[in-house]
Amino acid sequence: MKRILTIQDVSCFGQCSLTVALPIISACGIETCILPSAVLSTHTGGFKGFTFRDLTEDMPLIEEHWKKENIKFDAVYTGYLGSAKQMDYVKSIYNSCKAKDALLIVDPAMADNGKLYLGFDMEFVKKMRELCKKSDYLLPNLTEACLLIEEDYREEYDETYIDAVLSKLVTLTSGTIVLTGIGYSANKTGVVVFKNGEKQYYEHEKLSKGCHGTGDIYASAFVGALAKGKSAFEAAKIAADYTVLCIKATQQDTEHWYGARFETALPELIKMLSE
Ligand code: PXL
Repeated sequence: MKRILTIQDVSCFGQCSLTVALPIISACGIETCILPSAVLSTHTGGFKGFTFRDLTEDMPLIEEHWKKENIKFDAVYTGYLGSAKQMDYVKSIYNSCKAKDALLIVDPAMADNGKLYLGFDMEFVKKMRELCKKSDYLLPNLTEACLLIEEDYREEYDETYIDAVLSKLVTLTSGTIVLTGIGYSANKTGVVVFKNGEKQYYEHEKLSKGCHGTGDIYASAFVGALAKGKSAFEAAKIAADYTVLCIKATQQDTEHWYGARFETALPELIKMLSE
């Protein structure tokens, strides 16, 4: 039985970060512990006037307590972090609380569609780069990958460009790279898994409606599948198929613009894990 710690924000409303990671990984049958990086009234993608409670200074206190209690985790999975300083705290918590052979899984959640999320700057990117160096699994989308390696982001590209991105990402981490949202033809997208110099690609349907929070749904399902013993490529496929189901469950509902209905597809995810 694996115990995972996930460190990301609580967006109270909006179906992203911890409010999807906790239910998804738990549904996979994995004990899921949380460390909120910040508490926001909503996520930052499309709401105005959201609150933001930065929990940076709680992190070392929580770490001290966990050290005293000898609390250990088999994996630490990080998502949206609340400040550049949190990167140092996250590394320290990982070092203090890692069980034997523990994994660090980093989703450098900071950008999409060619742009940094509101509130993040290049100092944040620089610190994220340092965290990525320690990762066993790194799950960027193309925008995040380009920011990490200082490469121009392109909307249209071919496999040569993606290979160039991968060749730079491997200078950042010796871990497995799971590059999401990579499509080479219309109505298709996919995920590239790059491990020990070997590249595998899983292509799947691209739905016209992109939903907010699908990166978090994807990463959480990937972490859950990996913890259940799936290989990186199997986990990447399962997470992709599950994310497609979540978007399909949402796309007819025009009122539901802020996130994806991940809940109704959870039984399918569980089924995929048992296959
Ligand atoms: O889904 C990524 C994410 C997580 N948390 C917050 C966000 C976003 C993306 O915008 O704003 C607070």
